[in-house]
Amino acid sequence: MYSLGNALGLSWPCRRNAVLATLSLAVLGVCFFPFPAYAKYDGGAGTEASPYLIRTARQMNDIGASPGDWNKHFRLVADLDMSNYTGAAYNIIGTSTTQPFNGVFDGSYHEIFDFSVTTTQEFYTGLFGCVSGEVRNLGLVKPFVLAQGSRVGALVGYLDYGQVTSCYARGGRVSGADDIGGLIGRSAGRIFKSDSSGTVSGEAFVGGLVGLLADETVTTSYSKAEVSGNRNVGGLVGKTADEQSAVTHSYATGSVTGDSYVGGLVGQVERGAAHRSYSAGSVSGNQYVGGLTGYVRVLGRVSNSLWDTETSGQPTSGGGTGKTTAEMQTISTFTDQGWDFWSTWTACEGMNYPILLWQIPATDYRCPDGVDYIDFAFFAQRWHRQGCGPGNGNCEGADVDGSGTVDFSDFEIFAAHWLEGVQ
Ligand SMILES: [Ca+2]
Ligand SMILES: [Ca+2]
Repeated sequence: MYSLGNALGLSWPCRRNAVLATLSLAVLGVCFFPFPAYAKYDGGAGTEASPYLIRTARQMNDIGASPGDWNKHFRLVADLDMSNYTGAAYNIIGTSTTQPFNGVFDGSYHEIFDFSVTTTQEFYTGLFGCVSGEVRNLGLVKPFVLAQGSRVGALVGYLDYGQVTSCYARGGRVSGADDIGGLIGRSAGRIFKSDSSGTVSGEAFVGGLVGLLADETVTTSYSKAEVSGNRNVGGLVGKTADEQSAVTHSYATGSVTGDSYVGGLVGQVERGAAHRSYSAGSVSGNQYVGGLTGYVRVLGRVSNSLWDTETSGQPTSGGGTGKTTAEMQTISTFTDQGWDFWSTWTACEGMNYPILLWQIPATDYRCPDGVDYIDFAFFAQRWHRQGCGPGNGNCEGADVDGSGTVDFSDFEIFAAHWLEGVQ
């Protein structure tokens, strides 16, 4: 019998030792050979200059398991599919007001799909439970948040004097007890350029975007969510509760259903203000029900704000001015109230309600709102144009990537926006 051991002149014990030696070398290789230094997340140092990078759902879930990192900087570098995390499997980031997330999470305009949590916990449910820092440039698509407790939002349960900018939760479902919002459950922070859609339901202080606005502002934001609850139910915000809390330059178009303090924009303006905002969704309830606001208390103010008396089904409101649908789609109705149609709002006269300028997709060239065949015709007429630049507005926007010519790379961007923003 001829074997390698025999060929090397080794008797059996020697061969066994040779095998062990080989195994030992393999083990040594595993232990000591050039493995990269252990990197947290997908790299980065957690600083502003070098944020921790998040590329996978697992890395996203690791943040919540690392409270020591909740004061660090993070940046999302890919879209995430969170559908593997169901029930209470996801580690919520920021668990209380004494242990909030007070770092910075920059989504870099990426989207998180199918974030889901079902929980019996008492407070602070969302992708982030409690935030005192900042979350920005992050989209949640089809989030599912089913909580028995309070302070529940798809993105943030409680925004505790932090900031949320350019974030959205679209096409999902959020439900819980009190302080329930499509994006943020309870907010004492600043919210800019954010939006929500889908369905939102709860008991008290239920809003399409924010359940309870306890302080600070919601500005240049909107909600299309369908909202239902019992008390203090609003298309955008359930209740504004503090002198300093205000809803400004914002709108809501989703349907709102509740028992008392029910409004198309805000259920109840207890303190604080609603200013230069509108609503157009259907509103129904039993007591203190209004097209724009269900009820405005002595310390609350509503100014230069409007609602659609036809689509809301409500001829009266706790505050604001009622208008017909035709009037609500006429720009002068709003400019008469001092609204800014240069840098804040825009509208397709006679076609759509006003929308916020930041909402317009890059390739929505022509009315009506949204990227459709009319915009495609505009784009196609400029096909293969050359010499695009600042002088001609990058060939009136058709050179979307600013390369100087209108070509296939612009068409790819156009196609990516197809039907975006259609009302
Ligand atoms: Ca259009
Ligand atoms: Ca181009």
